[in-house]
Amino acid sequence: MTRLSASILANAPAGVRMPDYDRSRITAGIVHLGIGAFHRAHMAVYVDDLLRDNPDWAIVGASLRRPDTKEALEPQDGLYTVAIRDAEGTHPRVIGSILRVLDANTEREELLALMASPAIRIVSLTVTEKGYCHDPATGELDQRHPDIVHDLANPTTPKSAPGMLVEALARRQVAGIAPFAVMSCDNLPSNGETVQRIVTKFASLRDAALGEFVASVAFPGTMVDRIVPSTTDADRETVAGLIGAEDAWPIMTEPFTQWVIEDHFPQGRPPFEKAGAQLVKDVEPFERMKLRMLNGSHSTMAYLGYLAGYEYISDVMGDADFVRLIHGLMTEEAMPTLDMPGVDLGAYRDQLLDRFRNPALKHRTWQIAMDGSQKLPQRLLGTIRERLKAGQGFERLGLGVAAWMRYVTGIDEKGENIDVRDPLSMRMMAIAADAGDDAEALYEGLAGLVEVFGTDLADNQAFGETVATALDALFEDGVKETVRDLVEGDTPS
Ligand code: CS2
Repeated sequence: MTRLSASILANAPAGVRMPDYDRSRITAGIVHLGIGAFHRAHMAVYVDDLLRDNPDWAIVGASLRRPDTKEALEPQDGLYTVAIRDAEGTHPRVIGSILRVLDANTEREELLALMASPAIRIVSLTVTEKGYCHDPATGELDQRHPDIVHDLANPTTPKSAPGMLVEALARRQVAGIAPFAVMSCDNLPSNGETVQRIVTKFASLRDAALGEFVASVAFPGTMVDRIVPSTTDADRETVAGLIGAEDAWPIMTEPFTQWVIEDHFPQGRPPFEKAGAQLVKDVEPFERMKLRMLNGSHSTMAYLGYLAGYEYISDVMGDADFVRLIHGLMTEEAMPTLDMPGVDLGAYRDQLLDRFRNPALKHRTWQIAMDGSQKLPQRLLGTIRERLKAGQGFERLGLGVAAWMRYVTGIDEKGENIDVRDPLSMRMMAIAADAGDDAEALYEGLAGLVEVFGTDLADNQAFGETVATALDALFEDGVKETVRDLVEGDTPS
């Protein structure tokens, strides 16, 4: 079968949407760091919608860690398929907004030179939570992070996202070129402000004047939302059948997509609103809503679901007790912490439950379970802090935290190993090994991770009681029974 590439664009099978612009006329206005599946299912699609009328806003992607996206897309002239899945089927669309992909490890100089050039007015990022090299509990730069230590010692050949951004901005400053806007599209709380604080700190450690310059750069905040499971070989086959060509890395996703953007782009921006994005003055309430409702539910389902033997989120949604738990988590515990005038939170919740149910979306609990130490603070712990302050209960959120603690021991209910992927996994497993089967000791050890829990939660009695009790129940009664006991008495949803 022929490989997807520019030469087949003209003979696409009927029903496959292709770029509606001349790709030879588009030029780069955006550099995107972290060109993974999420970016390709989300921002690159919005840009694809706009290129016909705004041809100077195409994207050059860069991978900071692995060259696999470059290897997949290069023979395809940057083209790839986004396949939208729902109960009715799989709907393919070929995206052309990515001009090329650079590997930051082997093409660093070319990438930095491009980022420093005047045509680039936005540098966007999806480098995941851990890619910002920060302390997740405080949102501050982790100055002991090995990549940060490296980049401060070798500022012109950086490895980390903060190091790359600052080196490119420094070059622009020297050349008298106005800075690009830095747009984080990661699930961090107040991602614009948080990333600005991290990057500015890094710059000021390089040089105080550079720190001041970076402090004046625009870091628009965003709320991004689209569920994107990892692509499997079966997905590759399905897509090949639909587009009549082989695509080494198609992206599978859901119909839903949302993007709320703080409108702060001094060097201009594409008219993202024409592609369906919401441009607002303050994104923070939207981010908080999404992190606490969607991602908080996701992480809770991931740990409990994995331990209960559910491979996919849609399997978790097939268990009525789990559905009641998640419905209750959102309604009783998360929604009261959100102040969203003009948004129907109940409708938002119901839509989320429908999205989680999507049977065509094979979203692994194991995939979401990754990097929990970086995710828990903004997904569950912030909500818990507010509940504590208001003197309110948080049993369901507490069970989510306990399930994470149970999961990171690395051993499941049948005694099998769990492949725990997390930057803190070694420390967590050592804590688990010390604790043995003592749930209280496990709780104490893990709650002592200050980069996750800060110092306030570990010392809080109500937090300790709720989470340690839930953890004990998970060990004593198993996951399914613990969930059943908790939801007993709730109204079925
Ligand atoms: C998920 C998110 O993997 C995860 O941690 O919770 O990637 C989630 O699917 C997206 O944020 C949805 O927008």
